[in-house]
Amino acid sequence: KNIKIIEVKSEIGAGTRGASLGVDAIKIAALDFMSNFFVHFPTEEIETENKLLFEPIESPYAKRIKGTINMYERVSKSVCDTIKQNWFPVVLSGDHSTAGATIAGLKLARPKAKLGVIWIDAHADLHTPYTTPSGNMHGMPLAASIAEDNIENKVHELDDNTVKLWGQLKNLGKIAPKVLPEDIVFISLRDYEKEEEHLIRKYGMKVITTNEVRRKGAEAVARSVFRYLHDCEYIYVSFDVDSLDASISRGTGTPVSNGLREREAEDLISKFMQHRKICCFEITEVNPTLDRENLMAEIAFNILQRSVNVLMMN
Ligand code: DIR
Ligand code: MN
Ligand code: MN
Ligand code: MN
Repeated sequence: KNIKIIEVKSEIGAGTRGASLGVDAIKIAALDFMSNFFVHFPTEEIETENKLLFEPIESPYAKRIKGTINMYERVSKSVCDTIKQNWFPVVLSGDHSTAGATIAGLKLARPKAKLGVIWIDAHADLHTPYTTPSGNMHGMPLAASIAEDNIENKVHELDDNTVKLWGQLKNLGKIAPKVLPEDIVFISLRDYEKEEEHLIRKYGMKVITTNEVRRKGAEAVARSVFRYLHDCEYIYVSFDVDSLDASISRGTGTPVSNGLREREAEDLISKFMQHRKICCFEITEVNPTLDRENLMAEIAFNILQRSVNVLMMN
């Protein structure tokens, strides 16, 4: 596969500042390891909306959603063009809201094909503006992708403008839903709210716990994931580094205990990358301002490097 790197140094979807520095921290990790990894690949940097961080919030239950829509348009176009030009997009992003745009771009590139998603994350990212506990858009990319409102579990009343903007986000590229809930697999999910749990149960979404990964091993887990997603024609892997255990993930906005070890994540992701249906890989939520030394970015770089090596052999 021919790899192209798409850098999205956006952090408007996160509640903690600093994730926009994650991409550069990963590059610093490469330099510290004396690796020339980044020399080998064409790279596109997407313009961000981070200037909005200095402005007052308009929608408290969908913070900076206008900027998120603009970012989604740019990222989805870049991902779509990359696929159409027969490149394999590796997206390095700041906060995880970007993944909704990546999914939109993949769907736009192949509108008729069934898309599967492997979501490696402590969180479900299935909130909507109606249910969000924080208003942060990085808790919503999967809900946007499956075009979910979750009105049954509504917690907040929204103003008309927020409703309109959320509608625009869900319908970005004029395809909704972009992925079906049954075509999503969660890995290492362990920190979610009851409104998200309701959706997971309602749709019978597939969840593989940290313990299952540990017990069964990377190969068996990968096999069961691809068996589960057998009718999907192409599959995207989204790697939120907070899927890793809190003991090694100080350098991310929301570390959670009982997560994956570095080696477990690396082995599992490289197994995923061997599969012919894998069409895109994203690494997100590295926040070096919260770290001591540059550990989180170094781990992310190691996983990136091994994954890309596997992709290039396939
Ligand atoms: C929480 C935290 N569920 C929220 N989400 C995070 O604010 O929606 N996702 N950190 O990665
Ligand atoms: Mn996430
Ligand atoms: Mn997360
Ligand atoms: Mn959540």
